[in-house]
Amino acid sequence: MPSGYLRLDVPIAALATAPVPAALAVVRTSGPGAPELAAKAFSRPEALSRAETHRAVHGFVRDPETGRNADEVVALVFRAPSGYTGQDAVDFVCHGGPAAWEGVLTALEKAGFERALPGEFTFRAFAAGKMDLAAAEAVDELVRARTGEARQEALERLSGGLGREVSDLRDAVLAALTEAEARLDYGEDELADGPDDLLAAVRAARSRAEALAASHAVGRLLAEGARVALAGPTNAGKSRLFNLFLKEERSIVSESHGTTRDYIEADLDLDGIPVALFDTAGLREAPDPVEAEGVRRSRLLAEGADLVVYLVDGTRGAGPGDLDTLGSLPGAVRVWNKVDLPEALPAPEGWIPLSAATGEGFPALAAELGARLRGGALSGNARGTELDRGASGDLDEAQRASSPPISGRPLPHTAPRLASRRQADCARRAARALAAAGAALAAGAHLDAAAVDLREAADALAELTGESVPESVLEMIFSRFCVGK
Ligand SMILES: Nc1nc2c(ncn2[C@@H]2O[C@H](COP(=O)(O)OP(=O)(O)OP(=O)(O)O)[C@@H](O)[C@H]2O)c(=O)[nH]1
Ligand SMILES: [Mg+2]
Repeated sequence: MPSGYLRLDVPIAALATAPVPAALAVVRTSGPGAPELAAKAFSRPEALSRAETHRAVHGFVRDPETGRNADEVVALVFRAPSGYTGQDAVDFVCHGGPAAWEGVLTALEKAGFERALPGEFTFRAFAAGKMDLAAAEAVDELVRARTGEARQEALERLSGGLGREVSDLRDAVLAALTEAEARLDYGEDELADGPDDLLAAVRAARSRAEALAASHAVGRLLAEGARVALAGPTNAGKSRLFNLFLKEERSIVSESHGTTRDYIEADLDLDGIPVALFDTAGLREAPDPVEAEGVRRSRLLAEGADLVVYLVDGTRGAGPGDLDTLGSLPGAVRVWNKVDLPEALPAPEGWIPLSAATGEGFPALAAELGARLRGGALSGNARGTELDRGASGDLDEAQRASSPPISGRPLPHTAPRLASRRQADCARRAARALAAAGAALAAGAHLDAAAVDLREAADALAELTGESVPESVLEMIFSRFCVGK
């Protein structure tokens, strides 16, 4: 691999904790003979190089050239195959200041360690068979998880739940392939008569692959978060609702029209889904160029959001301009605000009544948003749509069919979900190949064609768990990680 992840025998070192001053920092190392090598930069070389696995050794990291102490540390020793990477390793718990950890890293470099690449420790764990590729990707998700539910999902993938489901499916595909090949040997005529177990097995495998691919819609939201935009005419109460979501006075609220002139973003945990919530400039023919630019940006933002909440002032109702805008945002959640005011008109069918002032109707709105996001009923303009919708119309249908109904009820946690585009792509490839295999069989026993498709499906599933992955893909995955992970 060009950037060198395959240098598994090279001893590596990196700061594993955030590069900010803190009470403690961890400098991690890995590679065959790491404790013996680290001993060259340690005040008690014998104690370190003789330490058994899982032992803590107190001492000083010492610059091997100058002999000066870099920091007082506790060294945690792991011997292969224990520890995170499955290799010999030493984690140095040192003082949490930049001078301390840099001193430790420099001393280790002089002893022979090289600086680790992003994700290189996790790559080694993957290479040692300590985790499959989906689990390795989950490590990165776990580091980035913003809500409890996102963390839970990543943990489940990390424990190999997804890998097991995929391997199990792959076994089923390989069994079908063996069967197809056996029948090929007996001649294709055999297939024409009698109940066709092979076709049934291929169809069942196809459904499972499609369900996996469809799980990406929710998995992606949990891993990456959803973009939700509050849009609507000026003075509708968008900023007040924004503040209600955040439970703090973040955005300026005033009775004058055109108060918000640019969008404001804040992170939110919406019923377990990590959300980036946007307050936008009210939509109107803005009198001044600065506000007009804000309005233009707000429109773009709404068009690119996963979900749009469109607010109107319930005392004024929805005008032709609103209906026009809503025509281009078909999936928008419609909100009829200011229902606390006596002059408010009754909310028409399809609009959620709300008072951003008193909070009336807010729980119902929040539940609706959660349900929409979980149901994958994104406003039709979600990011990454090409990949998420899949290339075949056939699959589109399957995805829609397996989307849970909008109910506000959390999805059960039984089935593992795909989190990355890469994983979803593999599942879709498998589903398409299985669909083709099924079609070939149904059309009258083109067993050799079906066998090719079944092989392709099995390969795609092997790629999902990382059993066989091109090096370039591995490099792309691991280079996104943090250094030290
Ligand atoms: N009574 C009542 N007043 C509200 C409600 N929501 C907002 N307001 C008031 O309506 C005015 C406009 O609210 P904002 O939140 O600033 O409206 P906005 O949609 O952000 O407006 P722009 O930033 O100009 O686009 C303020 O005086 C709010 O206090 C509500 O539910 N009830
Ligand atoms: Mg505003």
